[in-house]
This record gives sequence, structure tokens and C-alpha cells, in this order.
Amino acid sequence: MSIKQIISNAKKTDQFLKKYLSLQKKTNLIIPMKYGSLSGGKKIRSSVIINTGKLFNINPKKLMNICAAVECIHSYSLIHDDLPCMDDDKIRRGKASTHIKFGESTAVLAGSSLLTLAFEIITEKKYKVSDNIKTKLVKELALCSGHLGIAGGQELDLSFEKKKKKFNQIIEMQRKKTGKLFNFSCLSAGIVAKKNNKTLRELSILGEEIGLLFQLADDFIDIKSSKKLAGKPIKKDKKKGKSTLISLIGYKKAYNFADMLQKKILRKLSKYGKKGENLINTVKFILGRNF
Ligand code: GRG
Repeated sequence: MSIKQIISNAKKTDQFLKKYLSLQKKTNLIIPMKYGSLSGGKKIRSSVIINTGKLFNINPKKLMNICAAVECIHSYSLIHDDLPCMDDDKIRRGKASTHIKFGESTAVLAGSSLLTLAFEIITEKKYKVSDNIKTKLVKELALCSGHLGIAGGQELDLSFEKKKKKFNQIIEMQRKKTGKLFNFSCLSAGIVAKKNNKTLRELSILGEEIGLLFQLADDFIDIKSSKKLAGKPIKKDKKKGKSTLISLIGYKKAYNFADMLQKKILRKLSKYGKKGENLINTVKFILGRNF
């Protein structure tokens, strides 16, 4: 049930983004941008956005611009993450990484263009939410993406390589690198639903916890999955000397921590009753997956 729903949400975002990109003026960067954003990927953040919207009876159509914008930022981060100056990975989503297919300079520029496209999509005239909501979305997405969020987390991740880091330092890095975009995914649905500041704060925290859980699961996949299933090389964290909870406390203790975090998230979602079912299923999928 849950995986079908995730695939169906991914299709909706893909369709929206495909159409949006096809209406752009044709440049040499459009094809690498499409390659990096449309071909493959679970689009799990879209499911988190849509299913958070369900907590507040928001029609998924009202969230499509946000889904597409978040997936553009996510794809941008993957394109840049794979570059030789970062994680130097040649395979992504079961295919050649964008810089292998199109060259490094094109990958840098296609990634950067996806970043700016995200803000174009949110501020789009045809997106029928108020200017006040659009301004809040732009501000929060910028905060989650920059040095306080994904980019800052990535810098920490690279600087932690081959170093012994403390538990809290690893969690902080993962909260930024991966958690912040999930933070925005939950928060943005609350912004569209015009929730009060207390609820928005709760949604930010909830989203960041879901994102941390997602990153922990990603670290488990690096150990237990296969290259075919994961669509990317596995067992690379150890080779690269990445600081993960697994490298610090071992697989079993790291898994127990993730299991406790999942229970905490599910407890928080239980207050929404039936409206929370889809998001609960997404959270369960996140820890149980092997791709
Ligand atoms: C994007 C603002 C910005 C800066 C770039 C390179 C970089 C700085 C950040 C890298 C962040 C990064 C790659 C985090 C890892 C997150 C993660 C677990 C990715 C895998 O996500 P999935 O499994 O991928 O959702 P699919 O292929 O399903 O889309």
C-alpha cells in the first residue's frame, strides 16, 4: 500500500516538473537538468509533503509546486554530491551520475540551475496561494538549503571524513545535510494550511526527525543493501571514512536508536488519527526500505 502510494505521488511530481521544464526556453542545460531531476528517484520528500498536507485536509494539487521545488533542490544536491570534489560517485539512481554523462562543468551548472528553478516554481504566478504564503515558503526553503541547512551539513560531512566525531556532532551534521529538507517538507504543508506558529514549529521539528530517520536508514542501506537495489555503490561509507552512527557505535546500537526515533515520530503522529495514516505509512517505509 505504502510503496504504491509513494510511486503514485512521485509520478504526480514528475509530471508537474516535466511539464514545467518543457515550457522553459530551450537551452543546453535543459537536458542535463531533466536527467538529474526526472530520471528515477523515489521522490520521497513529495510523499512527506502531500501526506503532511493530508493532516490538514490540503488538496495535493495545492502542494505540487512545493513538491517540484523540493525535488529540484534535492536533485541539485545529489548532482553536486556526486562530483569529484565531493563524494566522487559515478553511479546514481542506477545510471551514470550527471557529471559522468555530461561533464563536470555542465553538471555544476545544471545543478545550480535546478536550485534557482525551485524558487521560480514557488513564486510562479499560476501557483494559486497568496503572496504572503509564497514569501514564507521562499524564506524557509532558502534557510533549509544554505549554510545553516543542506550546504552546511554537507560541509560538515566532508570535514568529518577520517575523523573520530562525537554522537551529537554526527547527529547535528545529519540533521542539517538531510533533515533540513524534510523539515521544510512538513513545515511547507503547514504554511499552506495557514497553521499557527506553535504548529509550524512542531512541524519543523517533526520533519527534521523524519529526515534524520531517513539519513540513518540511508546509512543502513550502505551496509545491508545491494548496488542493484540501492541504484548506487554500497559499502562506501567505511572506505571513505565517513562519520556515521554505525562507525561510532556499531550497526545494532545505531539501529536501536533509529527504532526509538521512529517510535517517537509515530507517537507524535497518532494524535491526527485517520488523517495521519498516510504519513505514518511513509515513516514506516523510510526505516524499512532497502533502496
Ligand atoms: C543542495 C543547497 C544544496 C547544496 C549542495 C552537495 C550538497 C550541497 C549536499 C549534499 C546533501 C546530500 C546528498 C545529502 C544526502 C541525502 C540523501 C540520503 C540522499 C539520498 O536521497 P534519496 O534516497 O534519493 O531520496 P533518490 O534517488 O530516491 O531521489
